[in-house]
Amino acid sequence: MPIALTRAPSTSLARCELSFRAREPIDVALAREQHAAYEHALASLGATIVRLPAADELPDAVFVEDVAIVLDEIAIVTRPGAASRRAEAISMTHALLPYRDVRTMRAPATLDGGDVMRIGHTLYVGRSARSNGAGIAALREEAEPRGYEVVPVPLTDCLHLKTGCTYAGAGVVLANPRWIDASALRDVEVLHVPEEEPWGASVLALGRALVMPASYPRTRALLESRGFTTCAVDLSELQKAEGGPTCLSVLIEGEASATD
Ligand code: CIR
Repeated sequence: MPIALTRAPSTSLARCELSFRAREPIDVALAREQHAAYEHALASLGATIVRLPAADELPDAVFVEDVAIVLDEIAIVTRPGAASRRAEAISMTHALLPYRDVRTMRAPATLDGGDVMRIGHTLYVGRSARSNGAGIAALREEAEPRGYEVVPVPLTDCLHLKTGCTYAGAGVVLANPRWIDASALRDVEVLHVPEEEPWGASVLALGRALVMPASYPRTRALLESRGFTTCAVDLSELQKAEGGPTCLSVLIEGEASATD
């Protein structure tokens, strides 16, 4: 089972980047409780949690997914699209070194890990405001020689590709078709989220279950009706910062924990 890299919410979380949601007060203490419950859910599904050091001066540092792409062979530390997030890369590089050879993206490339959805050896990459052509090219340069195909996906009105679609497993992509051009996805069934829950398409497949926000009961019922097991966690404070279940961890497959 995988290692899950995480980082506790920063004291400065309320100063997070926001693109599509209006700023609301964030209860950081509650965010930390919810984050701990999320870690607990991942651990109960078999992941070994490895926490990165706190980074209280970096508001969005809890959203570790955006700073790394972990492949079977290497890890790529990204250059996040938001300038305020670039310093997150330093501690991520140190955290990944025990597990993978680490490559680092350089300017002018920008890419957020939230824009990369892996299905087998296909890496779908969102062309978002955060991930530019040079970032996608840099990913391609590292990934294609190792047998991965990089497929750009147009998106609109959402932050990242995985805001609008995620791979649930068993050949099913859960998607909001109003945000994602799902015609770019190949050889999968696209399951649409209920219209009332446009943000519901972001779920994290781990072991036997899909970790998802408790705030999307219709999406949850849809997934359960399709035979998926779900594990709902309350992420209200992190959702106010435009975070979801995928962005709170970096999964490193095929690693035994130091205590195994
Ligand atoms: C940001 O705008 O960068 C953060 N406030 C939210 C990042 C969420 N990341 C993700 O969904 N992969």
